[in-house]
Amino acid sequence: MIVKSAEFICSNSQVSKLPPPVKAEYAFIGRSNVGKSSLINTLTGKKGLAKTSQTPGKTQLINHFLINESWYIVDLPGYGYARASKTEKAKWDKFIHTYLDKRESLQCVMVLIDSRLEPQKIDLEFCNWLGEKGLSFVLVFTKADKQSSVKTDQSIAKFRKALMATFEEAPQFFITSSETQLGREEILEFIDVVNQNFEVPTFLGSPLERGREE
Ligand SMILES: Nc1nc2c(ncn2[C@@H]2O[C@H](COP(=O)(O)OP(=O)(O)OP(=O)(O)O)[C@@H](O)[C@H]2O)c(=O)[nH]1
Ligand SMILES: [Mg+2]
Repeated sequence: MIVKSAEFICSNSQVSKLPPPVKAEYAFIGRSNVGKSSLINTLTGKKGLAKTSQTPGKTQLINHFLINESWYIVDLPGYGYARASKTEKAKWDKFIHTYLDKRESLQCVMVLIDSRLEPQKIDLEFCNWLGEKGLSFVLVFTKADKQSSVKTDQSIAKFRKALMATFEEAPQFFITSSETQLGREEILEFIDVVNQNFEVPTFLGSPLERGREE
């Protein structure tokens, strides 16, 4: 897929205020600092589109970006930010879980995992939660430029093995780097295929709903 246009649409702290769910949507999620916003910029080819930072906890809201005027990329706040208070973490959980569970147009959750780390409990738990909810997801291993491909492969194998404790089939995965653009084409291709099967939920696709968005 060629990305011809990518524009920021809105930031939300309330699930009730999101754009009407009439376009295919892909949520990028993972631990704080894993590289979600950077990957979104790489995929869209727009450097400053999603705000990135070396300090974890940069993305705080649900951010919608419209691609090729037809589908959305959603940048979400990272989970597992060590310095967040218990109350903040609980608030995050509720907010994001409500979004993921209720968003009718969500086609796939892109779960970002740092390719350099041993399987993290918080990532496995999150995948298990997605599995329990029956939400479709893929794994996106990030920052592959920071180590050898042998190390990346080992770490992916470990993560997939850990997931097999709860899943019958390991989910599809991508290896990426926002520095070298590794994995960019594959992810866009994957999204393109899913987009082709997207149908606007009929009860939502009234001209009124669509009109509200445009
Ligand atoms: N070398 C390298 N660095 C990366 C890559 N992706 C992200 N980074 C760096 O990692 C840091 C965090 O990146 P972000 O994209 O802001 O991470 P995030 O997951 O959006 O973080 P939060 O919004 O805080 O949850 C930044 O300093 C990026 O430059 C990558 O593929 N390779
Ligand atoms: Mg971010």
